[in-house]
Amino acid sequence: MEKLKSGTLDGLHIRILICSLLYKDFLDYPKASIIIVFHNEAWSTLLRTLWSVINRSPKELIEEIILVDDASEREFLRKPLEEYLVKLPVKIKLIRSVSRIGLIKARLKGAEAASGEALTFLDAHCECTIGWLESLLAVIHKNKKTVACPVIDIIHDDTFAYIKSFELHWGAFNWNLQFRWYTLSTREMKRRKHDATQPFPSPAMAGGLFAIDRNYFFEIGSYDENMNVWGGENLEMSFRVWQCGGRIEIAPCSHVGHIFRKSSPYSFPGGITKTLFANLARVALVWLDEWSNFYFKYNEQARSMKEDQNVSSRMELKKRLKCRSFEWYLDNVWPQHFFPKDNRFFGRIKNIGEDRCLIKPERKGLTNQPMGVATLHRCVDEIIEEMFVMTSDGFIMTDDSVCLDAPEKPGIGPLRVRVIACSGFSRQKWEYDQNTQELKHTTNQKCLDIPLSKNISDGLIIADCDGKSSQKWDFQSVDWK
Ligand code: UD2
Ligand code: MN
Repeated sequence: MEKLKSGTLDGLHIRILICSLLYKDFLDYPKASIIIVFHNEAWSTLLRTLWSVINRSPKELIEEIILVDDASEREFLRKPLEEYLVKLPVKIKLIRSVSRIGLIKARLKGAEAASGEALTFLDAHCECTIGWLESLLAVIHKNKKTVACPVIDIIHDDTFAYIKSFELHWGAFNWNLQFRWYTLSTREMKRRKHDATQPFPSPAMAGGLFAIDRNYFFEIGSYDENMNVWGGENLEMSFRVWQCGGRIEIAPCSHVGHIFRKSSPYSFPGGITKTLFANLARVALVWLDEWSNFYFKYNEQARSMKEDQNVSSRMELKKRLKCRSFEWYLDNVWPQHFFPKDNRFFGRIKNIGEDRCLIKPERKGLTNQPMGVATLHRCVDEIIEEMFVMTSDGFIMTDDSVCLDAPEKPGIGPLRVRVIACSGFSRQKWEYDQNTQELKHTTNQKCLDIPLSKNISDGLIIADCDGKSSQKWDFQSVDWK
């Protein structure tokens, strides 16, 4: 491999070569029905998706491509599309929905029409790369109860250029049940150093791009048919699969590009509350147990949709499949999570001297996670930005997986405290002493403090402990159940 690195091959080609060893037995893998649902998709992006599937998948592994048109209005998606499809060198089924049914029901239509042993779902604006399909099917071939997801690269929304994204992320979600990519746990990072081609578990899936054994898809409850138009189905499937005995994995050898659009090219009939938030209310009611109260407490739109939901058939499914609790999921699938729990503090952290509360930074960093210097603001009642969790092993974290972080070694000037992506490293470990009310940085036993300047934008520091009131902190628990 050393020789290759110094030769003319770039990173992409090296990956393709190394990965090809992983799925050399691909002829034994299940054949896939590739299901693509669309509503008013652009011609160029739809064709880019189709041609990349055709050109970059072994033909032995494609049973068929199933296109489900969710009542598009664009003229070129009618006859012109039909005429084009018959010329393609692959078996294609085109299903038309007469009314707009949304992507969840459209995918169900596709799945019902599929005859492949595996189902592979794609959005209609993707580009598959070499090895994408083999790497996904390899996961299913090994364990039928696994949902296999690719690494999702970025197709630029303006230039349509293909941009490779990070491989060191896994999928999860924040307190608002928005899907998010977070940095892999340190344990997974270490494992990757030995073999970066191995699929790794992920707490949640992005939703659009995945492969699943067809029988397993139906056994595990396909989708919630009462979800409308867009959103929430990815978390619903993530919780269901993990809690009911399956797994979600990301296969790093499978890369698929996707256009992340700045705004949606279509309308949400009934508005975002009746679609996305109704769907999320269903997710919470069925899968979150006590944590659904936490979600509804802070999410007004979902709360407003809660009473209208009849989830009895999904609750029956959950019972029939003997699914585990959300607590089990948090403890076992996502131990690094930042949700409240009985064995950790949840609430406000208030400075006694200044009568001000710690707040999550507003600014977003590169990974879309909040980041900035740790600052205080005038305490307000029960706003979510003031809520922090302190775990039993000393991490002070808040929504979107950000942690209170301080330097471990002395430097020039004050030791600034920041709120940045949780890393699991000791520089993010703290100890709270209920008697002295000091919050100490574990490594060097310095105390969280307000700098002498008291200039809020300077943020907090750690300093030698001296018992001043600026170093005293009140941990005020808030009820979340
Ligand atoms: C993400 C997922 C998407 C889906 C969604 C949540 C990725 C890359 N994308 O948002 O697959 O899980 O989260 O629901 O993981 N469509 C219809 N009918 C509709 C609306 C959409 O057929 O009423 C089609 C649409 O043309 C597209 C697919 O469904 O092919 C996904 O929609 P999107 O691309 O707008 O969703 P995206 O990528 O923002
Ligand atoms: Mn999409």
